[in-house]
Amino acid sequence: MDKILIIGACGQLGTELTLKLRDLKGQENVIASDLLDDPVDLLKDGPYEKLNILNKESFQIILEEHGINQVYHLAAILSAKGEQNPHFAWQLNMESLLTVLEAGKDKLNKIYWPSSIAVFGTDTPKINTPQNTIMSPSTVYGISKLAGERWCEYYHQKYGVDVRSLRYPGLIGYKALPGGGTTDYAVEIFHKAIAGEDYECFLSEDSMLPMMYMDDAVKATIDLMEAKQENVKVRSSYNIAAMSFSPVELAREIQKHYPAFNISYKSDFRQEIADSWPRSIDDSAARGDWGWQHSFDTKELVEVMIRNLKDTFVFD
Ligand code: NAD
Ligand code: AKB
Repeated sequence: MDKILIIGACGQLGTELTLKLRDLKGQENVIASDLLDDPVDLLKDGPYEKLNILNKESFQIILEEHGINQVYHLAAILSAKGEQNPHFAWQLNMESLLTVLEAGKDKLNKIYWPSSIAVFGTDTPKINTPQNTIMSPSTVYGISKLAGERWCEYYHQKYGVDVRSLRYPGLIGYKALPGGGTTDYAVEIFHKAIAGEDYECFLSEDSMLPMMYMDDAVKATIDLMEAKQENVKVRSSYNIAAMSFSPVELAREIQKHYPAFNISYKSDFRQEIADSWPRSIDDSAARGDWGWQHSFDTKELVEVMIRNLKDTFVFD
């Protein structure tokens, strides 16, 4: 039976992934963990452990106490926040991955660890970015994800660790707020539009980036983890894609629901990061190897975000 630990469960992805895994595997079999004393409200109904993954001993104790055999390691500092404290971002992102990979040698039968489109850089082809191509990340976050991918492949080849990974694009969902990335604007914009406020975007209007609705990201993650070993041929990390849009295109789609919604543009340091990333992604390896398919395009994303945010969030 799967006994799962999710590290960084109270974040944007972790909240939704934990809920879905608890649905599928049974509430008691999915232990959420994060830095917080108590879990976020949405995760209060299932088991929770306070865990700083930099504390190796606490991690080992939790593995033993719960008989954990699978870990989803989501804790990381993302692209924008990472630039505020590059050394700490490197320490957290790298040390924590190595701790989890080491446990994969004898205690875990499967590990999930997310990478990102941030592994690509200015020298990378920007349109339909291939699975294997020039990688020249310019953020500490991207450097740590690229190094992490190499470590995952290394542990798989050297020690047979069954570690699986996806290079997510920007993730957009309504259940949790994003945690300090360059694509965060694509969540913030919905909150402003629904509250009847204008939005000042920190990227320029034509900054096209790959994006994905959270339900698709969660489905991709679970599909990859459930795929047969022999179908998981990429052991660094798989490209996955759903849609690409720029801020002006997203705003136009939102204006179909909120015609009075206004957006203005004032680029900050995150512009340079966005400019270094792909505009669209070739994910044919994931589609071919284990049958990845997305369900949400931009129009459907906007509809589902507005419908659900209107119901969930209380605006002042
Ligand atoms: P997030 O910032 O929303 O959540 C990260 C969680 O990790 C937070 O709840 C935080 O409290 C926790 N955390 C931080 N330091 C920790 C520590 N020392 N010990 C334990 N927990 C700690 O991030 P997210 O958006 O949910 O991203 C999850 C993963 O997915 C990350 O690895 C990220 O790089 C990757 N990813 C996310 C996106 C995206 O758009 N959200 C895109 C690509 C990749
Ligand atoms: C970020 O913007 O840092 C993340 C990512 C694409 O990895 N959303």
